[in-house]
Amino acid sequence: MALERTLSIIKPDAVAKNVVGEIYSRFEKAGLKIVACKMKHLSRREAEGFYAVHRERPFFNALVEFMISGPVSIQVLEGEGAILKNRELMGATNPKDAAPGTIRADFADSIDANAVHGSDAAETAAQEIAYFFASTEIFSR
Ligand code: RTP
Ligand code: MG
Repeated sequence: MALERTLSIIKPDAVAKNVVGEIYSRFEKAGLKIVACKMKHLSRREAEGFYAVHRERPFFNALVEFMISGPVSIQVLEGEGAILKNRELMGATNPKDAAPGTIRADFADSIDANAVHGSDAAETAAQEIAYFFASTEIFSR
């Protein structure tokens, strides 16, 4: 498996629940390194730009409103197969469908307030990392 980087966001619901450290711990225990991190309260423009791929979807406005409802924790995770590994740790988009022990099963309340974001492919990971981090803000070891 290749060494990869992926973008992770701990969404406003999980930040408000005070489980940022718990979620970081799950990444680390799975062998993913946090090589960049920042907290941010996204502007509407930033959230709309980040989720631009979903612009025509019926849930777009609700998604943007939710993502700007409070601060988020944004991080770059690095490790072998990091993109898929993070998606496995997150669980299904709808927490009702998420496997037991996944982040969404344990911390998400609904398909809207679903605790975390993770890049879904190598190309989107590269785009999403560049959207939030300069290369000088990423500390690969
Ligand atoms: P994310 O991008 O946040 O990691 O989530 P994902 O890949 O599992 O899901 P995606 O299809 O990319 O959708 C992005 C976010 O939009 C919300 N959503 N709502 N009401 C709905 O049918 C619906 N579908 C998606 C979710 O909050 C999802 O995380
Ligand atoms: Mg997605």
